[in-house]
Amino acid sequence: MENAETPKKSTDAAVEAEAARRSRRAFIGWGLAGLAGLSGWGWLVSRPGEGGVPGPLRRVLELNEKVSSAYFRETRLAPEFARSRATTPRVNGKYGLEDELDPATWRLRVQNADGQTREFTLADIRRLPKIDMVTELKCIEGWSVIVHWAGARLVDFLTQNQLTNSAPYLLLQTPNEKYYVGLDRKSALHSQTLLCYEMNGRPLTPAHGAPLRLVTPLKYGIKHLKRLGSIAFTQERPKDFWAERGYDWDSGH
Ligand SMILES: Nc1nc2c(c(=O)[nH]1)N[C@H]1C(S)=C(S)[C@@H](COP(=O)(O)O)O[C@H]1N2
Ligand SMILES: [Mo]
Repeated sequence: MENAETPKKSTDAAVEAEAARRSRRAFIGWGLAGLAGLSGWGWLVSRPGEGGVPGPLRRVLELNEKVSSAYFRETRLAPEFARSRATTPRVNGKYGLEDELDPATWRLRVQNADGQTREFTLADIRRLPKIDMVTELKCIEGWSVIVHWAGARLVDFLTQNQLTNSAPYLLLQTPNEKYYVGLDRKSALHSQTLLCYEMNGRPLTPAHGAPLRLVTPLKYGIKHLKRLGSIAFTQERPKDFWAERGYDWDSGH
């Protein structure tokens, strides 16, 4: 995304994302129509429910949730490729990379659910089990590149530092907080969601997100935040740079 003012929403990828969103909505719509047809809306809304949602309606919502969590279940993996197919992607998107960064003073700051902040060095991240992963980086603009990434699993980082909690969302930001990405808990804890410090066998360059970036290959490039500065757990769905500019908050594919 070189240009924030004119996001290219008409690419195949964006159209596909929109189509998927519409068919999910249509599914919810038909489910409700079916219930209303069988039993009548009056009966439907008069049934006792939990959390303000009438019982039968709640069942439809639960069914939809099951369908989507089956689709996004933990075992769903992005395809991996031979290392020989890896190439270097173009530098795409420089939000949050405006100022110089001193790798020696860089820290990853993690704000836990209780509001406490802890700091980690790159050495702390490098001590975790190193994962190599050759996956496709897909940009919503309509191009993709196979990249050999290496780094630590976000789930390993969190569990080994006793940072896990039940918060449903995470907010990741650059040190200057000018680029930010929201992730749902399941995506954050996915086995292919990595804190990467290497691209194609070499340390990350500043333009590709040194010293540490997120890689999460079930989602579009917009979620692959470069120059990670902080992680916070949130109860509410957090802000997201490109969602604020009209893209799908989840941006999965
Ligand atoms: N900090 C930051 N991270 C970012 C962006 C950005 O503008 N700023 N752009 C995203 C987008 S749209 C893409 S496609 C990928 C591209 O990663 P690359 O520059 O390493 O190819 O980075 C993502 N991460
Ligand atoms: Mo992108």
